[in-house]
Amino acid sequence: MQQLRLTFLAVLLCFTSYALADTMYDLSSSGATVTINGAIFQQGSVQPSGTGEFNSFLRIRANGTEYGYNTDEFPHPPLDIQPGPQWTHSLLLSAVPVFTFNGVTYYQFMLDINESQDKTDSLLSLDTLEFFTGSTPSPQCCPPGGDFGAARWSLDTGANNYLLLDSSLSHGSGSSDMFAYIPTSAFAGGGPYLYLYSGFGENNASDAGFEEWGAGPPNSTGTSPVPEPSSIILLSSGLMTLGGVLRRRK
Ligand SMILES: [Ca+2]
Ligand SMILES: [Ca+2]
Ligand SMILES: [Ca+2]
Repeated sequence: MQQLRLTFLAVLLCFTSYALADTMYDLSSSGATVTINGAIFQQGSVQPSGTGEFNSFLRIRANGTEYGYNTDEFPHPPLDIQPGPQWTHSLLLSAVPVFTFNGVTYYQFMLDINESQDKTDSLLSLDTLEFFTGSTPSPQCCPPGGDFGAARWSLDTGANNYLLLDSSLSHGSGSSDMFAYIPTSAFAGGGPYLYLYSGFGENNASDAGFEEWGAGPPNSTGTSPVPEPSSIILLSSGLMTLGGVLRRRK
């Protein structure tokens, strides 16, 4: 009976730890692409991620874990948000570039992580990513309370997910590390302001410099400065190959 109890306890423990484990999506190799809840995430760089190309709207900085959202609330923004209107500010949904892949439109965001370049510390987890819309440029802290209603899109819908990023794949500060494509359909009827709330470091600690979110220049709307997500390219090249085979067979 004792043995049976222990076995039951072991099974229960296994199940509990499995149920609680965060699901990791690996972007720690060059060009890696994953799809989560209809959004596409791709490892990749634009350089320089300076003014014009990157259009920073949220800068977060802390060691270990760090959290923040874009706002005009200065000079003392909450959480780990770095004040400075050139880095962190409100963002109009209408100012975010839109890209179309396979007939689906997405808002494009870029992320620049600044981690130590040695292989141990260059990793960073993006654990929380939520998008909200609202009418104020300075929403009061913090999701899921304050001025934040239901998220328009969340990384953690359906499961506790996180993205694993590697800063050593890019050239450090000044070049971006990841593209995020969020379906525009998630924002239907929302606005005019877009709030991005993100948290890092729960599964791989943050260190070194700030984490920075940017949106491409508004005039880039409709044109792609980056390669399409590789999975889509693979899919379409696979379809083209299939088409070629079918044509040759005729
Ligand atoms: Ca960092
Ligand atoms: Ca790190
Ligand atoms: Ca998560």
